[in-house]
Amino acid sequence: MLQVVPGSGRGWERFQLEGRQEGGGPGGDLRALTALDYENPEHRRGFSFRVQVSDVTGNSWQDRHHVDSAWVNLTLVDANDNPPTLAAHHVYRTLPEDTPTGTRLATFTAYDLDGAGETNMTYLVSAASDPGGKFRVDETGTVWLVGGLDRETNAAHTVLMWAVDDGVPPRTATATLSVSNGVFE
Ligand SMILES: [Ca+2]
Ligand SMILES: [Ca+2]
Repeated sequence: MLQVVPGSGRGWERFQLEGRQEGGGPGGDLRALTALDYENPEHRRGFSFRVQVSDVTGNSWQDRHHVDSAWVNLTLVDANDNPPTLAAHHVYRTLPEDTPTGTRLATFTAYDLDGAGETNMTYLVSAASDPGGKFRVDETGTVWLVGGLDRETNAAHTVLMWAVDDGVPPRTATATLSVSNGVFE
């Protein structure tokens, strides 16, 4: 018989040791009873507990001649299972066409639960949505006007922006900035 030793260490109650099915060979299988989540600070600390095996059935865990034990130390590895979360998804700005370059237009700062909240985010403006190169996003997710607006050539701009996390593979969140040189219709 097999058991996770009750009270033996951090997280012991989350695991169960099961004997193999017939023909499965000697030993047992350690099974998690609940989902494990790196984003849970308690789980992130890892688990450390003892397991025991006995070659006789019955209440004989104290019998040194029939019981052996081992420590199990488990460390979770972070997976990129969360997409970035943006502070805003769609911002509308109405600007006079003489708005100077260098004007701050919007901030789309993203947060990510992965990496214990220490994700390095990359922000990008879709070149296809900004053919004139009038908008730039910096490393904080703030979008700046870097080109002059001209109502006669283009009265409105719909700029697509991405926040990309540093996971493998990366995950992305999308935001839109709508800029009008007049009034939104
Ligand atoms: Ca992520
Ligand atoms: Ca994660």
